[in-house]
Amino acid sequence: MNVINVDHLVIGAGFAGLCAAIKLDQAGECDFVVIEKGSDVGGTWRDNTYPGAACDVPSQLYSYSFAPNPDWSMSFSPQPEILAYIKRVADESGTLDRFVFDTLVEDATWDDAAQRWTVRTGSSAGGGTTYSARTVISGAGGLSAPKLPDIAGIESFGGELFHSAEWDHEVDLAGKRVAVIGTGASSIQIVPAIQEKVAHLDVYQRTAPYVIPRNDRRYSRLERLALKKVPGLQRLYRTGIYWAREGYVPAFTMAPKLAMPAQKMALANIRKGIKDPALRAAVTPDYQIGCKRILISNTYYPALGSDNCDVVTDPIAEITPTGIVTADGTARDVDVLIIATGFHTTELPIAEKVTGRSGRPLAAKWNESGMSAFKGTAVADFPNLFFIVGPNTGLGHSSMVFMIESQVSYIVDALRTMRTEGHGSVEVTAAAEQAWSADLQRRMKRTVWSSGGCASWYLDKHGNNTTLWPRSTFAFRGETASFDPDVYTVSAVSTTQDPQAGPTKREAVSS
Ligand code: N01
Repeated sequence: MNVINVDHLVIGAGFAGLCAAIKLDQAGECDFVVIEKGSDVGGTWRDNTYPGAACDVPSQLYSYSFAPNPDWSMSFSPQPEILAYIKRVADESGTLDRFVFDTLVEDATWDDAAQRWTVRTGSSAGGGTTYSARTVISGAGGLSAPKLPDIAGIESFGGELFHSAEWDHEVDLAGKRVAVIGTGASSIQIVPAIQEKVAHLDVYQRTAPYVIPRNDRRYSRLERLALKKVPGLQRLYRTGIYWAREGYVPAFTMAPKLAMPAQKMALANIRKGIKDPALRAAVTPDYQIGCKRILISNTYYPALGSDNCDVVTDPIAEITPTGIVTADGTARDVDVLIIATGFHTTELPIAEKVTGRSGRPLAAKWNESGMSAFKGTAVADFPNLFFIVGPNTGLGHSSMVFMIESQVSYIVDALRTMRTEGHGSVEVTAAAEQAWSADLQRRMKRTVWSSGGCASWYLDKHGNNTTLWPRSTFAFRGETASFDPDVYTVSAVSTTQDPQAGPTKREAVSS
């Protein structure tokens, strides 16, 4: 078997994996590969190409701190611009020579004797490569595996069917009867983008979301010039947005009543966008704002209120070859069925593939006790494995790129420590991981995500919130400011590796 030795193997080439590659390179940890299942960088911003796809976090903040972009056209950027930004940063980083595209990680198994990970990959072109890596850094993301609804008969549907994250651009929606299942962040962007084009649109709503106005605007040429030319201006602007967003944290985490003005704004948005009282009632949420992700749109409610659109609130009973039947017995014909039901968030698919020191898959551990990781990054029994966007690092109010940079900085510091101290492996203690999780779950009790009276993808089957971060993002930055060797079990370097040797050339060995 041909095995390629690398120091570090990064999984995924989205915002997280690319950030890891750049920061590893800058730290002199140059011997790495990035394994990416798609054919380019971009992750979720490469995959989600549905009409209307755009970010609901301001672009000035939803970008790397080390790669500011004065050229954003809008305050909330559309998907093509974000993807172009990620590609540009990747091109300019000088790291793309170590990216391996169209390749899936099949499995990763810890070899305790060698103190290395054995990672088997498969290429979409056929064949595969096995890597032996000192560390594995997962940037596989929480929103990368589309989730299909468990609805009877879905496989029998005879028309066109696709998930929002796998949009089929070959399908022409003009003049078709289209149904959208789901009313989350993706759906509320899709619905107004396609409503005028289709003959008829049925929007199947299980739970009404809160949708507040989208205060988006185009930057003028003068503004863009100023952001480019005036020293410090863009950083100041970004900092202002950052702190304004941090101001929302107490409303989510401690005192949901603070969000009442936002709730009023959302209800006013319904009144403004929809005339029909029955439809207004149907789309009015019955839980506290913030319990689910707060959505932003000026066009969603007007689209729902248009003549060719119906909001269906009766539960779906089954999908037939020709359409959808609801619990009240009504059958509605559908030509194109768009599934906007979200992603596998509380059972990360990558966990199925990773087997730790005791021979147990990570998914088995997390199935039993719920997804958890010390600082969202390290897991007991899984030495030298680091997560970016791991458990409890998601946000309801600010930019994931901030969290990604925090975690990458922690990981790079861990690698620096390993090299300088001569550690072959570092493994967080079970006690530290449990204490971290217990503290998070204690804090969760006070949050609107737990007390707001809704069910959401933030919660796992045990009812625990294993996805969101329940504190300020600067608290997370503080927690991840430096590696904490005191809560890790370390082992000396094995004979098969030399941490003092510095970055090495990739070498192929036979075994
Ligand atoms: O998915 P969702 P999404 N039958 O899980 C419904 C990010 N994002 O793709 O609320 C019927 O939010 C489900 O109903 P309910 C962002 O983090 C970011 O829209 O569970 N309906 C819900 O309405 C976001 O949170 C941007 O009762 C079913 C919908 O499907 C995350 O992606 C843009 C159902 C799923 O909503 C996911 O968003 C877009 C069933 N069996 C997305 N199962 C940005 O702008 C589920 N639903 C950054």
